[in-house]
Amino acid sequence: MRLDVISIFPEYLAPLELSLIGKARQDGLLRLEVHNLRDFASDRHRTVDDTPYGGGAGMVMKPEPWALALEALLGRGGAADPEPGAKPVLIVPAPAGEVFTQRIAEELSAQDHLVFACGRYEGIDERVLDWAQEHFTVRPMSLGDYVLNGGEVAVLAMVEAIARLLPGVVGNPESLVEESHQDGLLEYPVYTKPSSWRGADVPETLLSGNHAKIARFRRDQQLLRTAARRPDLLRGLEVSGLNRADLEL
Ligand code: 6GU
Repeated sequence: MRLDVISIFPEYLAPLELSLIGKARQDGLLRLEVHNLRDFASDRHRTVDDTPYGGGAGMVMKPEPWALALEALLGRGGAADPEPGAKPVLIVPAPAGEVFTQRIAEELSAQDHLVFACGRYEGIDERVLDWAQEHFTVRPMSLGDYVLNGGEVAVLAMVEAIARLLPGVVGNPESLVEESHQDGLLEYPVYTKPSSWRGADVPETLLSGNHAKIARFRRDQQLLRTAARRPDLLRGLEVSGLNRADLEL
């Protein structure tokens, strides 16, 4: 997979050189490049923003540098033989986007080429997104209902969520299967040694060696936790994914 990030603060993306993602880049499992939007500005001051038409607070990112930066990436797709007509996906982080979920991370991890366009200030001139639709599948994406200063931190989160799903990035692929959101529920609580710590004991079932009982205990914990913390997730559960014991809880 090829990933390109365009930002006026390329240094913000430095953590992508660390840990599992950094290792995956070194191992050639993914190609990630960060580009400075200012390199595509045309004036001496490398201006990328201007005042909003219609008035209002803040500044808006000018269209020309964005178009040049995005055009420079076209024709440099991720796959050796990109499917004819397969457009790269342009992800535009913004609080006004669709909420990024594990499902979307999975979907995006199957793509050959992702481009992340980090907006700052009040955002990017809307015409850039309209124009880009001819060359990209454009996906405005939000991490949730709060406001960040720019897209960079959101890109760190999205790239990590997507890249760890690529084959070979996470050492033990089984660890991908049993985690929060994989089955629509939150993860069960985990414990390690010592079995008694400051007067708190590990739940007895987990020490029993009875695998059926342990599986049932964990599933109950998932359901209880999800009901307490994220009741919204329960509504989205497929009934076919539930069993009789789940319903007796
Ligand atoms: Cl993706 N961008 C910005 N600027 N703020 C956000 C966000 C994204 N997601 C939540 N807040």
